[in-house]
Amino acid sequence: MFPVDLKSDTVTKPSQEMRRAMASAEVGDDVYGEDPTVNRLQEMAAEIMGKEAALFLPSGTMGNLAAVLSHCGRGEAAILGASCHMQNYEAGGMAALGSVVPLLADDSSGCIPPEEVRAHCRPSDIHFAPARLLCLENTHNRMGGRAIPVESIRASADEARRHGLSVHIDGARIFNAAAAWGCEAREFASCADSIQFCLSKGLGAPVGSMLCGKSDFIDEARRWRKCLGGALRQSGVLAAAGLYALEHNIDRLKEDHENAALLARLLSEGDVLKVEHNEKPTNMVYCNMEDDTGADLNVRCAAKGVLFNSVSAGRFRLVTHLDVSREQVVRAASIILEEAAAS
Ligand code: TLP
Repeated sequence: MFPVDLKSDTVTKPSQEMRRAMASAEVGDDVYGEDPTVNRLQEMAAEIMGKEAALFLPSGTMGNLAAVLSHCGRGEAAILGASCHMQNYEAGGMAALGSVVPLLADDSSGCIPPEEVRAHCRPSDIHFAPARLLCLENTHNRMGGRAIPVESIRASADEARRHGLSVHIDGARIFNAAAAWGCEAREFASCADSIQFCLSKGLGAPVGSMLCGKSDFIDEARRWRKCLGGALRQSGVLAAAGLYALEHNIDRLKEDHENAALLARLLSEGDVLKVEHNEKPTNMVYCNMEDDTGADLNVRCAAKGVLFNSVSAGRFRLVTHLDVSREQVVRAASIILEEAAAS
């Protein structure tokens, strides 16, 4: 039962069946393109996303960075949501390694509305870093794990295209977005030139992300992956976990959403915590302690075996995933409420 780890869906551990698939994976040297399991995973990812090709990378951060470096050159700009993961949690990679300028746009709705896209596409002028890329995120992590509808993504992407920009989706949790809207992940992907999705979050693999797009774009991204040190050798042992995840762990994501909805309901019953409302919730619950005395709530709950992160003073994020059961959620909620009331 304890600990109940709600820090992130990245904490999932490979199941016995997944480990068996890893142990028996056929492998080769992927730098030569000779790992059959990696090749199979890449084909499957491309097929799922409706794209020509896909590339297996060690992390979502590297997938997003390889995408930006492939879309933009030195001194060019990418339009990003001010709250997005690429801007806030990826160590400034695009600026540090690509000299790509982030142009921050309002993404408080979870998407960057077309008018915001338009406002950042400035006319050609020697004073301006030319915008080459629009980056969107779905589900949007900092905006409550909210699932953004295809229509919003398409409207923003179409606006970007009208200005000659390419479009990249950080779809770390795109299957959560698809589960929430009851649609296929490829519907989101069809709006964009490239999409990155993670195997190592709710899908339960220990490592790995996929970047999908046109063949020539993926060739360019493969070169950047090498440059970034992400070209691995017998990575079929890791790709096997990814294949297992895609085959077995997509359909069950809705259970995580149900558990998160239950957690949100239980936590809001206490009246001490303010649970953030979210139009299309997925596997995250964000809540706030209005009173400063509650700022260490996560530290006190950790001492009782319930783990979650503080994202800013008094704001907490709890994430459900395949290693957390309904019973654990109920138990965790009662401990959190007890501690919150004692603040
Ligand atoms: N997110 C992690 C932390 O870095 C915050 C988490 O626990 O949620 N895009 C999005 C939307 C993400 O949430 C993450 C990871 C990434 C990209 C990066 O993936 P990794 O961790 O594989 O580099």
